[in-house]
Amino acid sequence: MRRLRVITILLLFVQAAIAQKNPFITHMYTADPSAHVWADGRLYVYASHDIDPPRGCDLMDKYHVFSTDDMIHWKDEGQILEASQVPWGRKEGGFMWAPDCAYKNGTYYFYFPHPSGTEWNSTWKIGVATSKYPAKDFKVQGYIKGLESLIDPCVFVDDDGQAYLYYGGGAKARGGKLKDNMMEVDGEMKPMEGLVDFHEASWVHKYKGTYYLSYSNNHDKDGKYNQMCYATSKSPLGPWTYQGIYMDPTDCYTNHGSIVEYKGQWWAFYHNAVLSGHVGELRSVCVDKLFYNPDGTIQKVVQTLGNENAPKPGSVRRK
Ligand code: FUB
Repeated sequence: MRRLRVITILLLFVQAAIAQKNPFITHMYTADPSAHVWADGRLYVYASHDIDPPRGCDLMDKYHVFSTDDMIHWKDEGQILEASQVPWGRKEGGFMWAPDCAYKNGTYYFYFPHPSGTEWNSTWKIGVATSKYPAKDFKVQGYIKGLESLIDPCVFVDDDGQAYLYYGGGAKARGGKLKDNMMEVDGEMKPMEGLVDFHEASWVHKYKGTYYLSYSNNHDKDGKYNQMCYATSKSPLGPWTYQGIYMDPTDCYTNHGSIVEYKGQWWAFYHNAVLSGHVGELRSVCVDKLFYNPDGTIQKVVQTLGNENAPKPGSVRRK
């Protein structure tokens, strides 16, 4: 009997030691996780990178990709792009904000917001880099023409192969079709109607035939900031029906999430600042399980920790 109890306790220890823990990346500061499952069966996270010491979000200069096949062990696939590789980018660099990646016909398309001028806030462009691989060899092809100066691209490819681009910030959320080349808008980008208190961080996924547009709002109360909200529609471009908040604020000024199914479980990716304690700009990517109610609404995601006492990442500076 005693032996059984010891074995059970040992097993619980082992289970806790190999469990998924947050933040799940601790060797560098990362934010804005966009998660995708590609044909090789791995889950890839495309994240932006906060630089220590921070200066607002303006020193953010590099993108890394992380991958896993069990949601516990993560591989840093390395840096895929930095501002100096963007021919049309602002000469001072920095400002490589929340990205996304999509796959179509054998090519991976990496979408990233980056300004083209010193006046960064009025010169945002949505850049596109392509590769035959999910986490290396990306080459900048240009930017999507005819867009407003806004941030946070998300590209959703529907079951019929049609791709949609969403982006926005500061109360403007836009969406529209992409042409087959994935680098040009097909028709007009239009306002996404029905969202409540939109701030930024658009993300679209589909569950049981319904489209879900999730985003961060402008919540700012009692030292707590962005909540993650969502709206649903029977059409990928709305109009949307606001459904509420699926994640309470973290300890961070911003939040930015993605929602994806992997190996039969739905997951919500986001970021917090528990590693740095710097609630503004030194963020770390996290993930927790997401559950739907039978009516398709999303249950509030329970944020977990486990790696909050990991050593703080060392300073990584721009070249
Ligand atoms: O990381 C820079 C910006 O902060 C992102 O583009 C926003 O979504 C917010 O997370």
